Amino acid sequence: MKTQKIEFYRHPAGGWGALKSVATQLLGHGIAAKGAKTMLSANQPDGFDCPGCAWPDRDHASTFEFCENGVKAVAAEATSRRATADFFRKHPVASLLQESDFFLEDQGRLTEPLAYDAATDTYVPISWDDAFATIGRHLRALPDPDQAIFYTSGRTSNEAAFLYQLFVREFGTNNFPDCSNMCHEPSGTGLRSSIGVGKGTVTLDDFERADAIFIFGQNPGTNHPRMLGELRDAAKRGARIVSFNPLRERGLERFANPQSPMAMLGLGSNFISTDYHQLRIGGDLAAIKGIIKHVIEADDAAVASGQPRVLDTAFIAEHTNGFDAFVADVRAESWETIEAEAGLPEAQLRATGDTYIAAKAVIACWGMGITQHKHSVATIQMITNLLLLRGHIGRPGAGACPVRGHSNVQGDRTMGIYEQPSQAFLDRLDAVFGIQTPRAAGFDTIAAIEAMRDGKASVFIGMGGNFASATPDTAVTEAALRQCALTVHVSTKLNRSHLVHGKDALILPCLGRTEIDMQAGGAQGVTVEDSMSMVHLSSGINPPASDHLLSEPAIVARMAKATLPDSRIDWLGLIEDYDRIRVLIEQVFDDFAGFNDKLRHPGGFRLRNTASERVWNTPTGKANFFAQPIPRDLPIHQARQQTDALVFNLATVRSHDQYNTTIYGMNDRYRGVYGHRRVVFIHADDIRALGMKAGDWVDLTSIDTDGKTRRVDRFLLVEYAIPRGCIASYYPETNGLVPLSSFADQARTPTSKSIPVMLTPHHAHARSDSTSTTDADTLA
Ligand SMILES: Nc1nc2c(c(=O)[nH]1)N[C@H]1C(S)=C(S)[C@@H](COP(=O)(O)OP(=O)(O)OC[C@H]3O[C@@H](n4cnc5c(=O)[nH]c(N)nc54)[C@H](O)[C@@H]3O)O[C@H]1N2
Ligand SMILES: Nc1nc2c(c(=O)[nH]1)N[C@H]1C(S)=C(S)[C@@H](COP(=O)(O)OP(=O)(O)OC[C@H]3O[C@@H](n4cnc5c(=O)[nH]c(N)nc54)[C@H](O)[C@@H]3O)O[C@H]1N2
Ligand SMILES: [Mo]
Repeated sequence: MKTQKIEFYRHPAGGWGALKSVATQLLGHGIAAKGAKTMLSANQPDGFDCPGCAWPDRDHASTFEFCENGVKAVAAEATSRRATADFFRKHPVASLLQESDFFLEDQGRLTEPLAYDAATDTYVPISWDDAFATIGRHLRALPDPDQAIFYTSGRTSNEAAFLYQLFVREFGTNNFPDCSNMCHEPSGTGLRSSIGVGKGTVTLDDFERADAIFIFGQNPGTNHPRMLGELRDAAKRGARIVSFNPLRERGLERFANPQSPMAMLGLGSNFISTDYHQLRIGGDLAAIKGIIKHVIEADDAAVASGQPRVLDTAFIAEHTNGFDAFVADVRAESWETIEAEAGLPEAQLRATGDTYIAAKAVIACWGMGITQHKHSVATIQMITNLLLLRGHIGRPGAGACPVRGHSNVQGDRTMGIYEQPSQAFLDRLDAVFGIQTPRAAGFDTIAAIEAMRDGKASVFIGMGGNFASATPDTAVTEAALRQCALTVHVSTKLNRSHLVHGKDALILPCLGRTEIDMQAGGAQGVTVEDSMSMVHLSSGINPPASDHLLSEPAIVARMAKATLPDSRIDWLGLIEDYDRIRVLIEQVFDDFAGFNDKLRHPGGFRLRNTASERVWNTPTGKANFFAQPIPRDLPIHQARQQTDALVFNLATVRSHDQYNTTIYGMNDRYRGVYGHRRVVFIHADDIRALGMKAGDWVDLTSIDTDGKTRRVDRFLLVEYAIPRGCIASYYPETNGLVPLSSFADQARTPTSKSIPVMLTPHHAHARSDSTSTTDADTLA
């Protein structure tokens, strides 16, 4: 049994802890020898793109950038462990359902296509031909193509994603729920409305020139460790790093670069954040509005005293719309409301307003702490308002930086994985391919679950990911998936979604990024787009985990061939040489003109970003200011009105040892948690107010307006630096608490960061949460 303890982490993020963890990862996966070579190929021009996260690399050609969690992601894929047919024969689905997510992941790489056999309740081998024939038969039998759902997770390459959307649209539906729906969808929606492009506007060079970097709701020490290098360099130059996070996150405080001998001797750990605002969960909009109020008042004072203006009035006049109404709304806002909802004092926000005013170039970064709320789109518009006040978009060192998650989630959207495609894009597909694409919008993630639940969709195909665990309302989602006639998962590893299956079910094992993709035309590379719109090549270097694996593009092409026998697209020919797929991509997207040639440049190329050129593709032709009230009727407010009991606002977050639903280990080093996953981070005074003590076990019940009870059981109270009334716990164990009906306005992202809950002493009642088996508190 591994150690279980809660112990404050005193060291900087990175440093020896990171190195030790990496060594353990490599040895643990039995790849110590080939491991070094594999790691050195990550993010190199002739190597593969790290499947860890979407943070870009300097020129994509710099010396090996050390990243502990990138190593974990690579090691997880390059592991020598195998989940073979023999394993599945010995483990019926019913017994696998009792195992933890850690156990499932730990079985290693899938080795051959499998089909569910109801007689034995096991997955048994099936030939690829039969697997594709099964898919074709089910899809063709549907009375309406809209009864099929095609999910995408964000590791899928541009080439695979392009073929996938083409196949599905030729088949006849826009049902493309994707992980983005649960992730940065509000960033796309908010930025498009404000500045006319749904992506970030900055590049890494801007990080070298910024003098203030604001970070909202993001934990880079764990989720984007390579970002810490940029932040450290910026901090060293004297840039102000201003963090907004309810939790004290070590990576935002101090960082020692594992590559620096000085730092490793303890001499050079760097302080990252110059200002750290521990605001209330969901309080960002209020906090930013307070900062803006201060900036406007400072501008008033400048005007009154004949000083130079604080606002960039020339930029506002030439480039923006809606300024007057926006300013009037800010002026009318009371500090009382701002302080109450942000949970921060006026003076603190005014001081940060001064930091903002003093900076010549400001970057605003954000992550899931911003997007997974009911009011996320409004909050992102408020972040953009802040940037626009002093013209911090479209000039060096400044801009918007939503930090994307999966390594190609941005590219998948660029390729058309989107349930609401534009008519112009569909026209183009029709013209290039001579097909008739469907015009109605498709299902997003929530609509897809509802459709399966209500019997309106009966085939689910997942291109990567772990739909059953990543989505909200676990019990509802699982029941919905079980109603399907067919569920198909294209995967590298076993996960819970394979076990929550339809009447027929297939697991199709695919190559990972690290592996050589050999086709008739030789070894193939694929392309990905990072969080800063850089597109570059990724080529695997390891032999495939098994001889029976197919690449994702090959799987898509053969699904298409089996489903659309009359298609005029040469599906199988495209697979021989991926250059042919890229030629089609450039015919559909003007930004990809000369795609294959451009890729020959090490580091690839950047896609055009109109906002960064101050060209505004909005209906007004300008960047838009949006007046936004501070919301006071959110689910948390409503819940607190419903009951006199203590109601907490729960944010579900990632531990240091997980990749989304993939659990690598049981520790969360920087937060001082070892050997546990079922924990609740909570303020000491709140523990007392509950009449409990740290180390007690509690059950969490969410308070929802739909009258249903959602509960997850047996979580350990961990005292933590977090505001009162706010708590945090890990995803996916807590997903069952999020009602399907609770999502972001306009963007429909589940509200995974603001769930009203009550805490009660743990009772050993029958568990109601269907994820309860994922909770093994210790490793066997
Ligand atoms: N190692 C590793 N890397 C990853 C992932 C992984 O699971 N593991 N996942 C990838 C993916 S898909 C994504 S989207 C990203 C996710 O990366 P992050 O956006 O960092 O994701 P979270 O862990 O959900 O953490 C969000 C942070 O927001 C804070 N927070 C919670 N509520 C609020 C709030 O109301 N306001 C503010 N200001 N802060 C809040 C939390 O305390 C936490 O520090 O990382 C990617 N990279
Ligand atoms: N409560 C709560 N819920 C959340 C979140 C949260 O913060 N809180 N975060 C949300 C976010 S930001 C996201 S992005 C989603 C993530 O949702 P998903 O993207 O659906 O989930 P992952 O856990 O990233 O998927 C892991 C699986 O992908 C497969 N896989 C790995 N590599 C490859 C590959 O190269 N090819 C293929 N085909 N398969 C591969 C493996 O089988 C692995 O089990 O979850 C969302 N859900
Ligand atoms: Mo994500």
